[in-house]
Amino acid sequence: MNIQIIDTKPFADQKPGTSGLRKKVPVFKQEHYLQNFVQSIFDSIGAPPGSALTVGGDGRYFNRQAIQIILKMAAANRFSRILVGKDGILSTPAASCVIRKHGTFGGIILSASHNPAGPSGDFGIKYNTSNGGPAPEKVTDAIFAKTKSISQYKWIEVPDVNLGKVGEQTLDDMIVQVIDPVSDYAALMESIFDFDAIRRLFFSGFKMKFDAMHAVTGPYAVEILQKRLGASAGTVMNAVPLEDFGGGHPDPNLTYAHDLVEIAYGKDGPDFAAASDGDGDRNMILGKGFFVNPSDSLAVLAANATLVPAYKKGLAGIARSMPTSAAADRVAQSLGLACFETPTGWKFFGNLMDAGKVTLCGEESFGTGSNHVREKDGLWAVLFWLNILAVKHQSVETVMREHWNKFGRNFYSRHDYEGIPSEAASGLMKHVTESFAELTGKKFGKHEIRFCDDFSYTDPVDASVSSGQGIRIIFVDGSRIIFRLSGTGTEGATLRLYLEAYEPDPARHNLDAQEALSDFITIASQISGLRERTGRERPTVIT
Ligand code: VG1
Ligand code: CO
Repeated sequence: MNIQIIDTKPFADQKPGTSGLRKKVPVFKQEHYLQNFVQSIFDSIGAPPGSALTVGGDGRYFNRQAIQIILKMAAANRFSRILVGKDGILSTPAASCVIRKHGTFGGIILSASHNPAGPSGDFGIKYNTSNGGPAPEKVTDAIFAKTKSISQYKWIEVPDVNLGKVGEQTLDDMIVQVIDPVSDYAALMESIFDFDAIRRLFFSGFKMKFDAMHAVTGPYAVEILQKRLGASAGTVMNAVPLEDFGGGHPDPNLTYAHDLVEIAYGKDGPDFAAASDGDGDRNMILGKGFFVNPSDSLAVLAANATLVPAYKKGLAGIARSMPTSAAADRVAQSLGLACFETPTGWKFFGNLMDAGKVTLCGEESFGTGSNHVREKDGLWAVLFWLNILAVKHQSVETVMREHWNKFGRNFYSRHDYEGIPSEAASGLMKHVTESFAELTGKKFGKHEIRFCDDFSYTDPVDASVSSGQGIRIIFVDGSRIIFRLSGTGTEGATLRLYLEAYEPDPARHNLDAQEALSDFITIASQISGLRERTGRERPTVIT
C-alpha cells in the first residue's frame, strides 16, 4: 500500500452542530475541507488497525464523491473493511441498524437531513459510534479540537470503487462491501411490528399516502409498505431519490410537505398519510384532515406500545428533548415509568438507551424512535402508527382524541424565525437571560412565571454536563415558553420559539393550537422584543 501524507492547514469553521458538520456544498468542495474533517474523525475515535466501518448517506448532491474520498482515506488509515450502501445510499436509521447488526467500529453518515440539496445546497457529515448512535459530545469535541490543529492527512491514490454493484471489492488492502441499503433495515422492521395485522388492514381497503419527497426513504418505503405490506402501487409518492431532492425542501412539516397535506385534507383523502425527511429519520403523521403534533405522537406511541409485538412487555422508560411537550410525561406517570428530559439532539438519548433506562425517545421536531437503533427513525414511527391503527380499528383522529380525553391536551407549537442576523439572535437570548430575576414571579394576566433558567443537563449515566441548551420560562400551571437557537442551520441564525399550555378540559380540546397559545405568544414577544430585534412580523414556519 502506498500511503501518501498530504500537507494541509486547519479550517476555522469545522465545529459539529446538533447533528454533525453541516455546510454549503461549495464549502465542502474546498480543497482539503472534507479530508481534514475525515482525518480528524479518524484521529479522534481510536479505531484499532483492521477495524470495520459503515458508510452511507442520503443520496444528495456530492454524496458519491464524498464517499469515494472517505473510502480512500479509510484504506490509508488502515481500516480493513467498509460496509457501504449501494449507490452510496443509507438512510440515517438504516446506517444505525447496519452498524449494530454487523458490529462495525462506527459509521460515517453523510447528510444534511431536511436542508435543501444541490450544487449550492447543503451537505453534512457525522460520525456514529459502535452503538449505532451519534457520537456523544466528548467525541465531537475531540474531533473539533483536532480540526483546529490538523496539518496532515493520509491518502492513497487509487481508482474509484464501483458503488453501483452489490458485493465485495478491494481498494488496495481494504475490502469494500457494497450492501443492499434496504434489506437489513426491512428485516429489523419486520421483527418489531405485527406485519400480518398491517397487511390485513391494507387488504381491507385502508388507504395511505407516503411522501418520500424525492429523498432517501423512497426505496425503503416502496419495499416495506408496497412490497411487504401490500399497500397499493402509488402509495409512495416522490419515491425516487434525486440528488437535489427535486428542488424541494424535504422537511416533513405542514409548510414544506404541503403537497401531501393537500392530499390528506382533500376530498376523498386517504385514511393515513405520512412523510419523512431527507435522511429518513423524521416523520410526520396525518389522518384524514388531521395533523398529529410530534410531541403528541410520542405520547400516543408510549400509551399504545404494548400493541406492538416488540414492546408487548412494556417500556423501560421514556425520554424526550427539553422543548418537546410534556404529553409523554403524563403517559409515563400513568404507567409508572421513568421519564427523562434531555437537551435537543438524538445523541443525548444514546446513553439512556444503552443503559436500559428508556425504550422510547422523541423530539418535537418530528423525531421519534426506540432502542431498536440509536437514531430517530421515520419509517419506524409510521409503522408504529399503522400497527396501532390495525389493532384498534380506529381512525388517526379518534386515537388522538381518545388520548386527549384520557390524559388532557398539551397544546403545543413551534415558531421558527429562519435566517435572521446572528447578532440579533444572540442579542435576544442575552436580553431574556438577563431578565430572569425580574421575570421570576411576574404575572401576565392570569399567567404567573414560576421560574426561568438556561437549561443544563447532567447525563444520568456518565455525569457529563451540557449547558446552554435553551431558555426555559415555566409558568405556575406548567405552561412553558422556550427560546433556543438552532444548531443545524447554515445561513445566519434560526431562532426557535416553543410554546406549550396544558388543557385538561375536553370541551376545549377543539381549539386551534395558535388560539389556545395566544397569551403565551404575546408574552414571548413582549419579554424578548422579538419583532423589533428580528425585524420579522411573523415566523418563517409555524408547526
Ligand atoms: C434540529 C431539531 C432537533 C434535531 C436536529 C437534527 O436541530 O430541532 O430536534 O435533533 O435538527 O435533526 P436544531 O439545532 O436546528 O434545532 V435531523 O433530522 O437534521 O438529523
Ligand atoms: Co433528518
